[in-house]
Amino acid sequence: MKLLNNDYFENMGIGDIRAKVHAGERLTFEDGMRLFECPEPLAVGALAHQVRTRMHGDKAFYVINQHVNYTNVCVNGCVFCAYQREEGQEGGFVLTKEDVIAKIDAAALTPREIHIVGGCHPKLGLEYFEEIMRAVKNRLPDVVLKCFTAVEIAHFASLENITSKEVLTRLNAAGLDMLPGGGAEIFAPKIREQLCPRKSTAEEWLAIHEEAHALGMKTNATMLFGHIESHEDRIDHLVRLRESQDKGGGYTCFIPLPFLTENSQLTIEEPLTGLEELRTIAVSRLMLDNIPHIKAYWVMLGVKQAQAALKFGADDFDGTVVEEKIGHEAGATSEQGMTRTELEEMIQGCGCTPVERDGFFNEVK
Ligand code: V47
Repeated sequence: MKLLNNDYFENMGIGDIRAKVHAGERLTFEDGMRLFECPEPLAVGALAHQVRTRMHGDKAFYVINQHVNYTNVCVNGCVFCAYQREEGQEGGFVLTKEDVIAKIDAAALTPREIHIVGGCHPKLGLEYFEEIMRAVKNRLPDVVLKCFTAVEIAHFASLENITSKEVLTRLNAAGLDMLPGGGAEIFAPKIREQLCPRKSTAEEWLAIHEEAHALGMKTNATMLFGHIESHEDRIDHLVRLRESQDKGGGYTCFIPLPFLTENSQLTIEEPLTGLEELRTIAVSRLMLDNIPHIKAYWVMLGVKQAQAALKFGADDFDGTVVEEKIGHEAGATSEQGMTRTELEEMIQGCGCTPVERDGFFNEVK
C-alpha cells in the first residue's frame, strides 16, 4: 500500500478524489462518474480499500444466519426474476408457519439472524406473517428477524387496505426487527419501468425504509446492477440512498448485487466482467460515506469474487445462509450454505480477520 502514494492516483486522474476521500469530504455525482471512467479499476479499488480499512481495519464480518423463502408466487412479474411463479403454476409453493419452524429446527447451527422474504402473493394476509414472526421469536427469542422487503410491506398494505406504517408497526410488535435491502433494484424510473413496472417505485421503496427508521428499526439496501442500467443510473441510485440515509441514519449495510442471467426474460448485451463487479463495489464504498457496511454477498458474487471484494471496499461476508433460492434459480453456482469454519477460512484466505456479528452488526464474542 505504501507505493500507492498521491502520484499514483494523480497518474490515474483521480488525485483530487483521493484528496477529498482522505479529508473526509463527500464525493459528488461527477466524482462518482469519474470513478467509473478511471482507466484503472485497481486504483478505484485501492482507494475504496483505504476507506474500508479506515472504518473497519482488517476485520471482515460474518453472521450465523438462515434464509427462508415463504413463497415464490408473486404478482409483480419482474422481467429479471427467475424465481417468480404465477398462482397455480407448476413449481409454485407457499410454506406454512410449521414449515418455517421445521426449516429453522433442521439447520445445523442456531441462527443469530433469520432473513425471511418471498414473492408478493395475492392472498397471504398480514396475520399469516404476524404468526410467523411470533412463532420464530417464540422458538428463538434472541434472534434478529430481518424480514420482508419494502416491496412486500407495500404489498401487504395494499392487500389489507391499511398504511405501510401500520403494517410495519404490527409486524414490529409481532417480532420483526429489521428490513432486508431487497426490492431496491435500480431507482432510475426509466430503467425501473422496464425491469419491474408493477413493483413499488423508488420513492415508495425509500419512503418505507424511512418510515421503518422513524419507528426505530434498522434496514439494509441493495442495488441490482449489470443489466440495462448505465453508470449514471448506478451513481443516481447511490446518491439517492445517501440522501435517504442523511434523513434518519437507519441503513446498516449496502449490498451491491450483480445480475445473474440464467432463466431470465432479460437479454443482456454486455455481461458484467469480474473487474466491473469489483469496481462497482468500490464505487459504492466511496460514494456511501454514511452507510457503515458494504456486503460481499458470496451467494450472488461467488465465493472467490466475494473474497476479492473484501479488498475492494467490502467488509461483510454475509453468513451461513443454509438455503438460498433467488440467486440459485438465476444460475448462482455457489453452494447452498457455508459452515462457520468455511466462512472463517474464506475470510482468512484473503488476509482479513473474521469477526462474528449478530444481525445488527454487534460483534459476538
Ligand atoms: O431484490 C433477483 C435480487 C434480491 C436476481 O438485506 C437478483 O442483508 C441477481 O435483497 N441476479 C434479493 N440478483 C436478495 C437480497 C438480499 C440478499 C442478501 C442479503 C440481503 C440483506 C438482501 O435479489 C432482489 C433482487 O434485487 N435478484 N433476481 C438475479 N437474477
